[in-house]
Amino acid sequence: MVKNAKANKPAQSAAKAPRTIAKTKPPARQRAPKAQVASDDLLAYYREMLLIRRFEEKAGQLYGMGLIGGFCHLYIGQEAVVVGAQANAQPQDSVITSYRDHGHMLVCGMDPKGVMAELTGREGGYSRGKGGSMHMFSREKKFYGGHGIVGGQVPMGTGLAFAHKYNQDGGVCFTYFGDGSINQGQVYESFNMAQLWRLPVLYIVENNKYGMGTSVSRASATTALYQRGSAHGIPGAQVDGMDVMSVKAATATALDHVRGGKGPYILEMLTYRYRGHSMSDPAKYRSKDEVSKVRSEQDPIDNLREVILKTKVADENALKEIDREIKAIVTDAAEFAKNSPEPNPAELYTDILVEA
Ligand SMILES: Cc1ncc(C[n+]2csc(CCOP(=O)(O)OP(=O)(O)O)c2C)c(N)n1
Ligand SMILES: [Mg+2]
Repeated sequence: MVKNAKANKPAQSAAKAPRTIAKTKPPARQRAPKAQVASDDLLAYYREMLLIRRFEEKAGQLYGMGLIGGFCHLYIGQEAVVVGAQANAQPQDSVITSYRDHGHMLVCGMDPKGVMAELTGREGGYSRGKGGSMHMFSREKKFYGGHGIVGGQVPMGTGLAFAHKYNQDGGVCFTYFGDGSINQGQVYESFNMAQLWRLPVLYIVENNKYGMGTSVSRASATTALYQRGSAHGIPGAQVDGMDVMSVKAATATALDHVRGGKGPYILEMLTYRYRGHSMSDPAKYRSKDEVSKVRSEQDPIDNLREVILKTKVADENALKEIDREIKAIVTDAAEFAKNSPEPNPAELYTDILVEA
């Protein structure tokens, strides 16, 4: 369900919300229909969200053990966004996102072993160990990264959408970005071109309340981010990004617009990251209480689990079996990542531009 901007303030930021939001009249905001989701789909979402959660927990452990170096940004807490949105994806669609990208890769169908081995910098990784957490791609799965430059993927996603239109392949580019990029000029240049040329791009703003240690309300003059396309006539909606079924339904509505040739659409997913910005974040900009309140009241996996049990889609034992399966997949991925060899030094000279 897409809630209105006033009612949908997540618990952790309600008190901080500037008055200007309430006064701002939302433009052409669209309501998603109440989610009707098949039982099998609910279990599939549960499985995918759990895979991301367990994968990220394992990545955190391997980082702590010194097996993963460099940057590593975990997606824990935000799982419902990518799972609910990609539930509407078709094989011809493409995906591009920021450096907080492990969940997106897994949902796109990339092999957990290859993703984990890239994190550990090994030959079996998607970039043969040279890219690490922020630089992984799979043309086969139409996953175009993994980008460390904040907002850099927005013009690239718009370009991918241009290619979909030019090639008439029927695809939409799912372009994910954080609240931290929303005030950048390149984002608005992209919005303008996308609307001008009616490009098939779905902009998904993952508003997890912070860009590193800066809260949205400290960085943005207006915080209803789904309205940011209004100057260009791009419709938007604000969605409870902690509820996979709301995300699924709102994305379906947005895609009706985009696939119908009407141009881009902006979805602002209200979500939350439980871990620090990256593994080296002391998290002094928010209280432990704030995090534990969201965890206990809004956790996307716990909430879906409750729905599944309440509606008798599956019982405790069936869910335990899924938990076991996921744990085994992640353990195998970690073993693969630890045992895959270091890249051959000759790799230093492949896939790079050399000036003549
Ligand atoms: C152009 C640019 N400026 C600054 C940085 C440093 N930086 C890395 S992540 C980040 C915060 C981005 O926050 P957000 O877009 O909300 O994404 P989140 O980390 O919350 O997923 C910043 C400022 C960068 N990588 N690129
Ligand atoms: Mg953010």
